[in-house]
Amino acid sequence: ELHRDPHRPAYHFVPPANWMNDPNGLIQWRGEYHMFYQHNPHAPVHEGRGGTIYWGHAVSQDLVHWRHLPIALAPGPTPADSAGVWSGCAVDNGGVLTLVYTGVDPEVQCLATSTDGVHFTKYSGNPVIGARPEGFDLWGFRDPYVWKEDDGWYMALGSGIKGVGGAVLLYRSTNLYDWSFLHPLCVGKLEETGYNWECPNFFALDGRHVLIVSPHSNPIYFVGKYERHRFEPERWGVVDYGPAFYAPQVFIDDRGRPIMFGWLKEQRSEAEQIRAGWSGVMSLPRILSLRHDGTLGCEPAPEVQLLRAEHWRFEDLTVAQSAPLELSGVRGDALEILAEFVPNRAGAGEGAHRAGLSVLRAPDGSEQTIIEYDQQAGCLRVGGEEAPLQLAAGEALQLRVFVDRSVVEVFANGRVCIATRVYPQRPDCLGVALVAQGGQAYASSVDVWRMNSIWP
Ligand code: DQQ
Repeated sequence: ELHRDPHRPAYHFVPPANWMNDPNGLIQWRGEYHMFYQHNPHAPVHEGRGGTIYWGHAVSQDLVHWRHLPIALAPGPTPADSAGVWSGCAVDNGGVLTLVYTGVDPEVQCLATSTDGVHFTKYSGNPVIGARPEGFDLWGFRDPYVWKEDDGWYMALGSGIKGVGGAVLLYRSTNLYDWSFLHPLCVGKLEETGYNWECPNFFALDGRHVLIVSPHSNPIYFVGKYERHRFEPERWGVVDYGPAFYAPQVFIDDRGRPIMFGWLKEQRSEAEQIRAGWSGVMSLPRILSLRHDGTLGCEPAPEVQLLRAEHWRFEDLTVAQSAPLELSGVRGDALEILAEFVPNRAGAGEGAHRAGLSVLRAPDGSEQTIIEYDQQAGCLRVGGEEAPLQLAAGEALQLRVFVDRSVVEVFANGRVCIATRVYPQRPDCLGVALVAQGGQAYASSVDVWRMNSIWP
């Protein structure tokens, strides 16, 4: 059934069936990448229908091909996590793979360990953090993110201070089991960055520190200085402007790369998700960097290129205004597209104000998803979603687009990401075209690859 579903992705990770949300416990351990995820194995909904949240588990050698492993954590039987095992992280504690997660209900922090990377034993003394710190009136108290410094383990915990704004709480431990609260690592402004922050991530990047949180809307990042366990944010921005991307988790691999996965939420009704029998997709792995202007850069991990199959290349294409230029011979709902548009080519007449791609396109254009740069508005649009994007004078527009059945992940000029979900209704929504409005557009090159499935 699930395999005949035309909306189920071919090369993005999905669980065997039913519900998935946040990536959890990302770690490279004994030479393999481990991915855990929030999972309801009994129904394609977060909770209810006889199920609550477990930790699903998969491993990979290359970040793109995954092998499902047995469920790593189930709720209960002890009271600390009897209503669900919520988001958290994984660390290597002297060879022991240790999961640090939130048990509900109420929200408390728990541990589980494994020596084989497959079977996990919950700590009998759970929770390791049961009570909230005194002196704060808090919203959430969840999603531990743990790292090691010279003088011990540190934990960032997602929260929000009532009437003040989203917050990350900082804890310290020498052994992962006994924790003491230090102080808030970062507190946001209610009007700017929301009332409560979920799924914090905190890591060093190119001489700075980066904090990423999910404020019940598009995930945001702060870049700043971290000294004596105090974080001073210098700027903040949006990690992904799409409606689908949420609760990303970042881990550092053995090459020092900050690798991020995020949950790509469904954008269709719960009834449709139940009918489909599955819900939730994992994003492609993304590599973060710090750009010269101090903002966060984001590109798909190079390993994604392992999935490239049949290749088409087009050069020097001129796209007339309001006359989509079909890429002849290109058909597919699992594609990577790399397109470079050169702005206002000298001698080519008036340049287009809007230029881009139409994907998952029916032959008559009656169904399509448009990805376009709007020069006048200074933004990138994917379907109905918008991200600010200012191209410098003479800077080409570089679109890297991943189409995978119901997933569209767009990376523009290494600095703007928009992930969304679309559900084409016609079976022939397989075309790709270049589009231009307000003048003609010029693409110096367009490469398209059909992408292989990640499953055997
Ligand atoms: N999802 C988890 C929580 C987290 C939220 C529950 C973010 O731990 O705060 O499934 O999507």
